[in-house]
Amino acid sequence: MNIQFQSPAVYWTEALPVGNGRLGAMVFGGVEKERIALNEDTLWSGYPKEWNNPRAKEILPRMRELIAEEKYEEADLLSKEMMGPYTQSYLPFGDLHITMAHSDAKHLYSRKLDLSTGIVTVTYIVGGVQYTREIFASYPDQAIIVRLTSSKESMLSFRAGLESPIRYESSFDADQNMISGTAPEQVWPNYFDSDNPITYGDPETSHALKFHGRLAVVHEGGMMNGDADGLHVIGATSATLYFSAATNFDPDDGASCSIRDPKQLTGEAIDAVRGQRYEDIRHRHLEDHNKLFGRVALSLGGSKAPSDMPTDQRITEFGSNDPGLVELLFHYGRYLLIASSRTGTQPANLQGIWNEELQAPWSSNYTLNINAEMNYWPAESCNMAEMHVPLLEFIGRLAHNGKKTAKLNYGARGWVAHHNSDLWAQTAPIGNYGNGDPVWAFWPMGGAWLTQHLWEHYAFSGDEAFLRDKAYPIMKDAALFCLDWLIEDKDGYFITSPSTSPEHKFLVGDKCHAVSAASTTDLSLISELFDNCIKAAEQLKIDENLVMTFVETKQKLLPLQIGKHGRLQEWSKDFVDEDVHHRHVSHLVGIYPGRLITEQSAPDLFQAAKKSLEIRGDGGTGWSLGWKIGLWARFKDGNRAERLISNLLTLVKGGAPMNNGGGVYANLFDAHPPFQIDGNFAATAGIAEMLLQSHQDYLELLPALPDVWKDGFVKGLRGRGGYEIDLEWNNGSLSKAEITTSITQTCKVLVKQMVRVTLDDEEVTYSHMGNGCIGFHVESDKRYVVSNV
Ligand code: FUC
Repeated sequence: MNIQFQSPAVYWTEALPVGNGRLGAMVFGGVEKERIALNEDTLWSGYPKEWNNPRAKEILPRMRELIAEEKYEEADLLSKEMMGPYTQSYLPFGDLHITMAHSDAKHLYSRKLDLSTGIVTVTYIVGGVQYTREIFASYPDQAIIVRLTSSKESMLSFRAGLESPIRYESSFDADQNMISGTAPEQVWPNYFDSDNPITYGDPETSHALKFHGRLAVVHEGGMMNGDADGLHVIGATSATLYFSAATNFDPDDGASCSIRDPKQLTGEAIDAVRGQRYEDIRHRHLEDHNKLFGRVALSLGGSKAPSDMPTDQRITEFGSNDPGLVELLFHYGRYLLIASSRTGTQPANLQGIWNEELQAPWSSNYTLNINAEMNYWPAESCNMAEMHVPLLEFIGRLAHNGKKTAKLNYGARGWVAHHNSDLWAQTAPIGNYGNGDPVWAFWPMGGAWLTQHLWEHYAFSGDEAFLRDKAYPIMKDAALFCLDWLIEDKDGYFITSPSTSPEHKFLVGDKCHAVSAASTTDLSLISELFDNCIKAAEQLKIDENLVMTFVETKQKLLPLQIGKHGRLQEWSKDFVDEDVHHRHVSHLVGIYPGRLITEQSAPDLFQAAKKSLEIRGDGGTGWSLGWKIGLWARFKDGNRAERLISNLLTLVKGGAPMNNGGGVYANLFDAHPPFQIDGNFAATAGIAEMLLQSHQDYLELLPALPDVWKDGFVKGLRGRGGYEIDLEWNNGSLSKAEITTSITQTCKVLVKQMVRVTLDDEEVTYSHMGNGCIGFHVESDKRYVVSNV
C-alpha cells in the first residue's frame, strides 16, 4: 500500500506526508540534501481580536427591503457594510535540512510511504554503501523521528539543522539544535492585495504565538558536534533524529498564554523519547497506527500495474487494469485523517496540517461553506470516529464565540459562524469590512452546516451521553439562531434574507449578483438542522415546546422548487446561473452529505436534484469532483461515481496555477489546484458511500457498485446505528454481508433478492418491513451474516 517514487521530490506536492495530528512533515528524499518540511498545527498568525460588527444589525432591515424589492445590485453593495475581518493564516513551521557528506551520484534509489505503517523509507546506494532513511510521526511519543543508517560501518556523515521562513533565532549545543520565535501578528490572505502582507509585532509585547522547535540527534558510532552550521555527525553507522515543536497556544483559552513555555514543552517531549531504543519507538508507533488504520480493508480487484511503478506514472496510466489505485486513493484519505486529526489536536484545515507557504492559498484556514465539513465526511463511515473529535471540539469553540457574533451583529439568539474560521475560532463574516464579495464573504450558515457533524457522530455511535451533554446544546443554539434569522415573506413562508448560494452568482439581465433570499442551500441546511434537533430532543425527552416550534417553522419554510430544465432550483427564484458548471453544488446538500431529499421522501425533488447534477457536469476542482462522487453514489449511479473518481485521478503537475481543473498531484494529494486536502477526504467518503449507505434508517449494501469493480470486499465500514459491516461481492452482486452492532435493536436491510440471515450458522428469522427491507433482531457484539439464497 505504497505511494512511491524512484527519484527525490522536486515540488512540495511530490514529497511524502507523515503526521501525528499535531506535527506534520513532508519528506523530499533528496540524496545529498534532504529536506523535511515541518508543521505544527497550532502555529497560526494573529491572536483573538474583536471581529464582530454591530453595524450589521442596523443595516439588516434595509438589506431585506432591497432584496424584497429585487434591488440585488444595491443589496450586494450594502452587504459589504456587514462584513468583518479576514481570518488569520496557518503557517509553515520550517524545514529540517540534512546534508549528507556523500555525493548525489546515487543508484537503486527508492522513496516510498507505506500507508499501512505510516513510515516513509528512502533508500539508495552511493559509493557502494546503501543508505536508508526511515521517517515517521509518532503520536505516542509526540515527535517526528528520522532514522539514518548506512550498510557499512562508519560511513554515515551528515550535517542537520532547522530553519524557518518565519523570523527566528537558532542555537546549537553539542547534540541539539533549537529554533524559536514569535509568529506574525497579521498575515493577509494571498488573494488580498497588500503592500505589507506579513507583519510582525514587538516580540516582547506581542500577543502572537511563541514557537519553539527542537532537534536532537543520537548516533551510533563516530562522533558529533554542534556549531552555528548545524549538528555534525561524522563517521557514524546509524543515527536517530528527534524533532519536536510547540507553541504557547492554550487550547482551553483559545489564545496565546504567557506562562506556557514552548521551549519547556519541546524539552520534555525530546527528553522523554531520546533515551529510548529506536526499535521501541518504532514499535509503539506501529501499534498506534495499526489500531486505527487496520480497521478497514478494501479490495476492488487489485492492480495489474507492476508493483514498483512510480505513483505518478500509475496515475497517468490509470485505467481499468488498476482498480488498486482507487484502493490506494481510498486508504490515503483514511491515512491523511489519522495523520492530521487526533485526540487533542486542531481539526484538519484546508491542507490538513501540511503547509510550506507563509501566505498559503486561502490562508490554509477553515472554510466552512464546504471544505472544513468535507474533511470529515469519511470520519464516521470509515471507522475513524475519534478522528472526528477535533472538529467537534472546534465546533464547541465556534459556538462559544458565535453567540457573541449572533447577538452583536444580528441581535439574534443562539450562535452563528460564517464562511471562514481559524485557530482563533473567528465567527464573523470576512471581507475586511467591505473589501470582500458577499458571494463568499457573507454566509451565516456555518453553524447550521457544522452541527450536522455533531448529529452524525451520535447517529453512528448511538452515544446518548454525547448527544445530551455535548451535541444537542450546540445544535439547539445553532437552530435558535436560525429561528431568529428566518423572516416571513409576503406569502407567509419562512425565508432567509440576505442569502447566497455559496460562491455562485445568478444573472439578472446581463448583471451577476450574489445576494437574494432563501437559497436552496440555506433552506436545506436549516430544515435538516431542525430535523436533527427534533429527533435529538425527542430521544432525550426534553424541550417539548421548542420541538413544536421547530416542527411548525420547518413546515412553513419556503418549499424547495423545481425550475426550468427540470432542475432543483438553486435560488428561490429561477435565476439564470452565472456558470452552469460551477464547482459548488451547495443546493444539493440535502442529497449528500445530508439526507433531506431521498427517492422515497421526495421523489420529484430527488429527480430534479439529479438533473441539476447532470447539467453541472463531471468537471470541477478536486473537491468538487470529490463531492460529486458521493452525490452520484446517493443517486445510486455507481458507474457515474466511478467516472468522477477517474476524473479525480488526473495527474496535476507540481506548481500548476490555480484553476478549476481538479485532479491529484504525484503524491496523490488532491489538487484544486492548488493543493487542498478536502478532495482526498471526499473521495474516501464517496467510495464508502458507493459500498454502504445508512442515511435512510436502513442499511443499503452495495448501493452504487460500478461495473468495473466486479469482485471485491470491504471490511470495517460503519453504518448509522452502531453498525460495523463487512461486505463481499462477486460478479457485481453481493455474496455475503457480515453485520455487527454495538446496540441491540432491529436491523433493517434493503435487499435486492432472497437472502438468508444466520448467527453462528443458525438461521435467524426476519420479517419484511416494506419498501424492500427486511428486519431482524440483532444483539450487540454478535456477528450476523446475510447471504444470498
Ligand atoms: C471556497 C472554494 C474555492 C476554494 C476555497 C478554499 O472558496 O470556492 O474553490 O476551495 O474555498
